[in-house]
Amino acid sequence: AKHFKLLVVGGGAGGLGAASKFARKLPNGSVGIIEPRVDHYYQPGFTLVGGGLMTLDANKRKQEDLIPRGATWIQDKVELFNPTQNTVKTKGGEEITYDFMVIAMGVQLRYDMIKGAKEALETPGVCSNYSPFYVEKHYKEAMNFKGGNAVYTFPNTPIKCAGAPQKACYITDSILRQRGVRDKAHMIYATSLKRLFGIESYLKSLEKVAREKGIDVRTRRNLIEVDSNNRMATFELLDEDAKPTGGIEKIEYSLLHIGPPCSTPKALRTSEFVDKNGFMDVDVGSLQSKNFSNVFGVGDCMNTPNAKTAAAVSSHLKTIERNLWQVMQGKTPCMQYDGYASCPLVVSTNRVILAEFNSQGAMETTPFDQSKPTYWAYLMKRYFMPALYWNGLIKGYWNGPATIRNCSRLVKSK
Ligand code: FAD
Ligand code: UQ1
Repeated sequence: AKHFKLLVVGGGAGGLGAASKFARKLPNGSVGIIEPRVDHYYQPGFTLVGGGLMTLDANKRKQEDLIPRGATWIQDKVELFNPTQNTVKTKGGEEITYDFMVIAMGVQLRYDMIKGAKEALETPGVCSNYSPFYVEKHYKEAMNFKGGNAVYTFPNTPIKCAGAPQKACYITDSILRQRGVRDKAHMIYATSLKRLFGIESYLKSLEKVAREKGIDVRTRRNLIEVDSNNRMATFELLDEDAKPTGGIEKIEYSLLHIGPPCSTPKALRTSEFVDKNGFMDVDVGSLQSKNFSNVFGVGDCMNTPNAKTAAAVSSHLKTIERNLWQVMQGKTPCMQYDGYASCPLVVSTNRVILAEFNSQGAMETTPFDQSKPTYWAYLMKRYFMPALYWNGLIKGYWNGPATIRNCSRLVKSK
């Protein structure tokens, strides 16, 4: 059986970042990464691909080219965790043992949780920026749109980059205006949530954006069925606690953009690492598994209350770099994750609200008011963030903007 001092499960944003950091600290061959995929995508770029502002290809790299030097890639997936024995079993039937483990399996897109959605995604009019298979279709649909309802949905589960369904809607509004067909469209944003966004200062700006664009925002609606033969989307109505009221709403669509329900991958969901909602149960500060002290989490698969974003991963990495290292030395972890996340809200083809926050409120990096849509924030999203991801985050060099934020605070006038 293979053995690694540190086994990293998942080679996405968090897994690569964690493996990079520890491959530099530990002797050659100490770090193993289990990741089944051949292609690695920069997912934050999908919003731009769906808006025709970037190609899908520009957001793709070969996974093998991203594996850090000194680390071993096992191209397979974990099927079973056995944490009391410090082993995992892969789909390929291998048993791999470890001293320490980082779980960075992200979330899975669960189109299967919406009746008819998988089939509908293969039919005209239905698309989704979340998947590399259906993201380019979104731009095609926006360019071919002739009239009727354009419907954008947000699921009744946790979802990565919770702003992304809105971004898709706003960019399409811009495209339809540029094409001179906006007056033929009824644009609907149907969300399971009570409001557009959870953070007060950005909520106001987004409500203004939606109002000015004439988007019909419908809250507490969860997409449960797509009937592609009749081009009909069925929603269940939700109450205050996001439970179904029994009420139903049907909306006919010309264009339907699905924000998919998300869950953790099955191997994690059915393991001893998760809470009752199926997310990895970690200490919100140290990011250490509550049940197994030699295991840490990074990224979207955890049950921490932050927004699930690559930006949050940067701060997770900073935290586990310290904490996992301390645990490796037989000490107790002392660093606390600050809850940071960021979601650059693309509100048109050239404006972005650079939202940065934790569950308490805004945590902005620059001395400027980031709740206003600006062109410079768009340039950051389009050109700076991809470079920061490829050269900084997944290489384990980018620890998030906390230091820059502290400098900005010095020059900020109240
Ligand atoms: P991922 O990067 O998704 O990686 C998880 C990896 O685990 C995958 O490669 C998967 O193959 C692997 N895996 C799964 N199951 C197994 C298994 N059983 N065994 C082994 N490996 C497994 N973030 C931002 O910061 N800003 C944005 O603007 C932004 N926009 C987004 C827009 C869209 C449309 C989407 C989809 C995401 C966006 N994000 C954004 C979110 C960002 O992409 C994620 O938060 C980030 O990738 C999380 O990293 P992760 O490592 O937790 O998960
Ligand atoms: C970020 O760190 C990050 O990860 C690399 C993103 O994902 C692509 C982001 O979208 C953002 C906004 C950040 C935060 C960084 C700065 C400089 C504000």
